[in-house]
Amino acid sequence: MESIIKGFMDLVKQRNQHEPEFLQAVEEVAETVIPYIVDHDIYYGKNILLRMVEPERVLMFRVPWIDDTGEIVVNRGFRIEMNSAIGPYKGGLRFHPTVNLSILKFLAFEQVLKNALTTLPMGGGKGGSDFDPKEKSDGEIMRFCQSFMSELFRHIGPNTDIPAGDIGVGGREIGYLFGMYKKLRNEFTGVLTGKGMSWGGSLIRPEATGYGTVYFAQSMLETRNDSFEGKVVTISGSGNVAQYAAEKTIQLGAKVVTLSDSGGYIYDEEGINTEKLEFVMDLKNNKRGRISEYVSKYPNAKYVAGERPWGVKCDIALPCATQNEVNLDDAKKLLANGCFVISEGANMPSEPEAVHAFQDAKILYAPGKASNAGGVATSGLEMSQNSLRIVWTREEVDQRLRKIMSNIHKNCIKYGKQDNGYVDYVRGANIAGFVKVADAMLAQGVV
Ligand code: NDP
Ligand code: 2IT
Repeated sequence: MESIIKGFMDLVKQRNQHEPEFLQAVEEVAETVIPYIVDHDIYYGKNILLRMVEPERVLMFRVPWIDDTGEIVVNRGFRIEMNSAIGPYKGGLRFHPTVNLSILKFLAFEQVLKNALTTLPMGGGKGGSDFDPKEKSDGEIMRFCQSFMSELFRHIGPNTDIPAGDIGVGGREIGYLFGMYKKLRNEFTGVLTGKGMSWGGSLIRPEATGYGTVYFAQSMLETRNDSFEGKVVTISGSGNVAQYAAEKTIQLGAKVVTLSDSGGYIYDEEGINTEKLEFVMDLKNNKRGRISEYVSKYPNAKYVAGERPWGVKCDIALPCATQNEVNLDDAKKLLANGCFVISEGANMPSEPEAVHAFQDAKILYAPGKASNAGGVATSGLEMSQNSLRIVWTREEVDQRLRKIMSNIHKNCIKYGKQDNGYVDYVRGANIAGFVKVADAMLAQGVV
């Protein structure tokens, strides 16, 4: 088996040199899915995984715009249309200086399997730009978004490809992107998700990824007759996903003690309560400040520059910032401190060695493609409401989100439960997602 996996990976590596994040994401899937393919005649010998790792289409384009000083700036725009076997391409846009093909292809590949897990009819895609939104004026953000959309608009559409937010793309950016799309197409459609409530957005979409990550952790805890009540929780990041993961964690009676950004983390031993979280939301979303400012307001907390929060003792850790933010050392620290639940709000935040350490320790570990699927699932619910031209209540959307997260959990157990009772959520999520996409691809022929 190892030689089959190695043969497959050698080919993928040869074709995708200099794409370490993409290769990392593919290898994790190959390790769990290839043994399954070999065991199942309907998938064997059809190069199905090889087809899945090749994007259906990669778009790359120039994004020129003029900054506030009058200088012409040139960024790169991308959209990876990865797989449309079960529905139109669907996935976020990331604006961050590190964005490149490798990162977007890893995200698009993960998205294909994640979207399949949601049970909703969505294919997978991802896009973005190496544009850095930090310290840009509102006018600069708008002009950048308009330039970006003035090319992207010809490739997307409500039945073709429906982008949404990711790192650096929130409600403000979706608004500017939507406005430009509408102007160019002269059409008001649900072409983007994460829209504002008065122009086609869905209630709970802003909260969905963070809430979903916590709902998934709740389902894992229930397998051990446990709950969030009284637990100590460390969270990384302080953006959209981290904020709402913290909100739901607090609502469930647990204590959130950390948040972070790329500068460092804050540790509040007394717990970040609702009032403190409101301060963080205003600081990050309206003032666009740094998490270090938390300690000026709450001096009992401490700020640790240049580090990640994984050395802080906790029961549950929710990595909600970015890829590869938990390495083997971090994993060892988490385990040594008694952490027994990891639910990933971010995409691929744990390095492979960290994942293996969690699995060897038999803790409850959920990979992002399962645990953070609530965001895109609620995007799917936004698309349904747009198509039906109706608006569901907060309760209705939240109920559907809970149901979807609980179904994903069940599906992970179906394919991931081992003879000794341990649930390998990585295997479960990868195979469950693979089966759905592979069946559709096989039915549709070699296209
Ligand atoms: P935001 O832009 O709202 O927040 C990102 C947070 O992560 C910020 O606190 C940011 O800090 C931090 N961060 C970003 N890059 C780095 C880095 N290289 N090192 C350390 N910290 C970093 O993004 P989201 O909250 O939307 O996304 C967070 C994660 O969740 C990403 O992995 C994303 O792919 C994933 N995700 C998002 C979904 C969504 O619906 N938004 C859905 C599913 C997954 P700083 O401000 O310093 O950059
Ligand atoms: O990684 C993700 O799932 C997202 N950024 C959300 C994608 C979406 O289309 O809502």
